[in-house]
Amino acid sequence: MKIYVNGKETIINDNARNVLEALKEVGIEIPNLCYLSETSIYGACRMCLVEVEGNGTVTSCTLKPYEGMKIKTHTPDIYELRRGILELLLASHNRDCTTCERNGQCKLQKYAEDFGIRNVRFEKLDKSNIFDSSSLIIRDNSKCILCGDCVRACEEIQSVAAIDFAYRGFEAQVVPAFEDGLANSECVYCGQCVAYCPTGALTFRNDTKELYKAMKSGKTVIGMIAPAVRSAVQEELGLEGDMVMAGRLVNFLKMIGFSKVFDVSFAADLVAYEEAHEFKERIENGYKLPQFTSCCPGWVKFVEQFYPEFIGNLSSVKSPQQALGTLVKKIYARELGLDPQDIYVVSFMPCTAKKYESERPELAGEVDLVLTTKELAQIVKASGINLKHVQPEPFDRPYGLSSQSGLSFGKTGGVLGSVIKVLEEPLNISEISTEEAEGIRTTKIKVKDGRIVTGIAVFGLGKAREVIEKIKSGKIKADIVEVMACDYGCIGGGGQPYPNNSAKRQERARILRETVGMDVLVSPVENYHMQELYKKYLIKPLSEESHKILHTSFKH
Ligand code: HC1
Ligand code: SF4
Repeated sequence: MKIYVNGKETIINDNARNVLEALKEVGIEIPNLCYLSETSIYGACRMCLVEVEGNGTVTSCTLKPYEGMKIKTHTPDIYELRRGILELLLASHNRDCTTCERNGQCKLQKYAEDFGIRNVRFEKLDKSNIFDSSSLIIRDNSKCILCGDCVRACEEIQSVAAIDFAYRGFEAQVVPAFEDGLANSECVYCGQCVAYCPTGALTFRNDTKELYKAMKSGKTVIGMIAPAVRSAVQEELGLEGDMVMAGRLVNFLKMIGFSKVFDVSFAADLVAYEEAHEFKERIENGYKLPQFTSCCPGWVKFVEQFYPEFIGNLSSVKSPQQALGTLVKKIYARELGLDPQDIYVVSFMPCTAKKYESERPELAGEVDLVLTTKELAQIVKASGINLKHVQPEPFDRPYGLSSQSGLSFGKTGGVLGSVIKVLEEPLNISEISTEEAEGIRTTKIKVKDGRIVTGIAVFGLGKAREVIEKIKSGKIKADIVEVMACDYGCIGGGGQPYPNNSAKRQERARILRETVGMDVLVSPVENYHMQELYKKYLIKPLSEESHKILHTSFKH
């Protein structure tokens, strides 16, 4: 479609959702504070105003492009309007930027800088200063600009609706249901509200200090790195696209005092192997199908809260994080001749809900500290060590080897794909076909007796809710369902760097795919360190020994 932007003929995408998105694609980023491409359009901040010939000054997020339209994006009037909006917001904003978790990554701060705002003309207005640190997600209403991004992310993308607007006018606030702390709400700790919040109104608990405390305690500190961390941490470190980031991180962590660094992908192979055998047993006995994956703690809490009748469908295999923590504490400690109490396990995760998972009563003590990708980047930055100059090193053995399958857990479809890989031989799979429609990936596999087994992979809890409802009403049939709470899977986790949007998530998926491609082992079955573990300790999948180490239970 041809339009005219600031006097220039411009060809834009015919299918653009609105003028704001169309112009972004041709290199004009219209300032905005309340627009998310993934949710409905709110149109409240009015920062995205543009002048349209014959139509006056209108918000570009609500404006559909049409052939021949003439737009001006940066007139003196628009500049004044935007500056005024920013000053009004800043008048009632808590401006403790230097100590704010979002310092340097706040959209409001960026616009204040871009517009050269040094003084605010309006009188300072003190908003009610509600601060909720009861949960992993910390809410500071003195920094909230009422853009509603968090409310829409939680309600529309995740279908959790743990937070909403309350009160009117100057008193308006975003609060959890019944105005109780988030810890007492239905929040599943996915962190998507934090990922989309443009300011420091929502942040997650920063636990980096705990690491330094542990290192001083004299304990043996052992690290583990999740698949999705390695495809995103470089965004914070100016090393975009670095394919050997995991190896550099291993070396870096050793330099600052870690005694071993293991790969969560090793445990992902193990979990896939165990979960595949659990699935085989369920389909052979017709027991509680579909089997639901259970490595995403946000999804597990979602099932426990909203679909308790499906708790028995969750695979009882622990997540790779918890499985690896248990291996270290129960088996590796013995091999080293150490008391598990003297080992401190630190897990680096893309996810805020992983902190919650490690603190669940039935899993507590397996992993001592969970730090997100963002916290890891802070540790690197504080050290002053430039990772570009740190040589990659392999993960430590025995829990350092992984297959392509284990590594692909970090993006959506990875768990399901790994389970199918493991079952190729035992079920004599002859055909595999995959199709994707409306965000739901369906894989059909033909097994030895000619039966077709159906697997579904879905991301986002809103989509997962749709899938469960369709399973309940018989509209779809599935034997195994993989759910990851965040868009694109763990690579879109709430602990990943800002901005944490679709474009960044797609780029992380690409990096992870390429990293996966470099792995020489394809299937978890080929992971000989995993096979050794079975020979020495676990005997076989679903054995009593393996149940003690690798399986868990859920809250009814
Ligand atoms: Fe994930 Fe998983 S893939 S849940 O997304 O099963 O967080 O990366 O580490 O445990 O392996 C997250 C990622 C992660 C676990 C694995
Ligand atoms: Fe909603 Fe997830 Fe934020 Fe909790 S963490 S309030 S579930 S978006």
